[in-house]
Amino acid sequence: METLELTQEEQFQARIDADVRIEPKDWMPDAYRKTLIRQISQHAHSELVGMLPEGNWITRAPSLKRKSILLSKVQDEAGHGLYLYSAAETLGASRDQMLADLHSGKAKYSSIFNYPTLSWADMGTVGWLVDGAAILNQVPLCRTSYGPYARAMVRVCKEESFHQRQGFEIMQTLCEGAPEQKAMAQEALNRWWWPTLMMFGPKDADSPNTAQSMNWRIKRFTNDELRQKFVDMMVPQAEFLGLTVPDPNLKWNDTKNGYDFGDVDWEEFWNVVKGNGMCNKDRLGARVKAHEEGAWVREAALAHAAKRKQRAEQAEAAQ
Ligand code: BYC
Repeated sequence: METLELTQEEQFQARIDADVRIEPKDWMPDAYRKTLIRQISQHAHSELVGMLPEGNWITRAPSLKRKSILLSKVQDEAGHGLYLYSAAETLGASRDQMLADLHSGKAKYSSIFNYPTLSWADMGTVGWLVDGAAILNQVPLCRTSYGPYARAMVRVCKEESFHQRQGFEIMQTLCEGAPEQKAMAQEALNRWWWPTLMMFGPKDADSPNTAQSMNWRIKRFTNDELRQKFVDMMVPQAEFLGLTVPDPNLKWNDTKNGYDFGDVDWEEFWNVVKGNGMCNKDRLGARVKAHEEGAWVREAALAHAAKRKQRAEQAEAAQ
């Protein structure tokens, strides 16, 4: 009788197709490991760099309440970075190497964080739109095929939904305030709308990684699918706030039960991704400086850990 022997790769794909989570010690194709390290480390870097545009406003928040909320949001982002670096480490990536790649400009992070935060309304817009985009992208990642990444995303998404609510609430307060406040909210929306649409990545037709990542169930939706969901979700929210989305081509389409919208300026997108956006150099400079200034903390933590280990060994030897 003929036996049907599946190759290791076929067995792996069969597990993926059956929605069985892949765990660190399971066999996986090198390319699966590589693409996960790429995506998770870029995601981690985005969280770290993402602290900078908002950190810029902590000392200038308009009240103690706003300051403490913003401070805690920025701290959450540091936490998200840590979960994600840990998830990438389970795949054999070294944290020192990932950080070295970020600091040298070799590694990518989200294009959105290379735009400046010019007014307080930007804190509202970043929370509302940028975190809104992040949630749409990250909720499906709670079902991504690699276990440690999926589990990290569950907690990240809980915190992100609080972040988005606080951003929307800032926008609502501004939009219900003086005409100058509403104008500030509109001006911020005008600047952030298109860069936020870029967060979802290039069009599916120009995305080299989407097809394989969908096949491995790393990605659960394509870039264009998520961008469409985002527009359909955000337009009614902008209308509720009394704001105008800066897209003359935006129009409801009954047939597809969604909005038609204008094309993103892809030249701008690739320019930012290649390191030539408005704030790329500032952001990397600030990250490198923070890393260098934090060297003493890392050294102290390592010395403390070594001391604890030594004490534990001495106690064990004395028993
Ligand atoms: N910016 O084939 P594609 C947050 C790159 S954190 C820069 O579609 P993929 C937040 C892409 O890496 C937000 N680069 O790639 C934090 C690829 O280059 P490589 C971050 C981009 O991976 C703090 C090339 O373009 N979220 O929201 O299938 C405060 C071709 O793209 C971008 C995540 O990282 C971009 N926007 O899909 C507030 C989520 N888009 O690597 C908020 C996890 C694409 O081949 N990541 N590129 O050299 C993902 O879901 C996917 O990696 C992406 C891209 C949808 C981003």
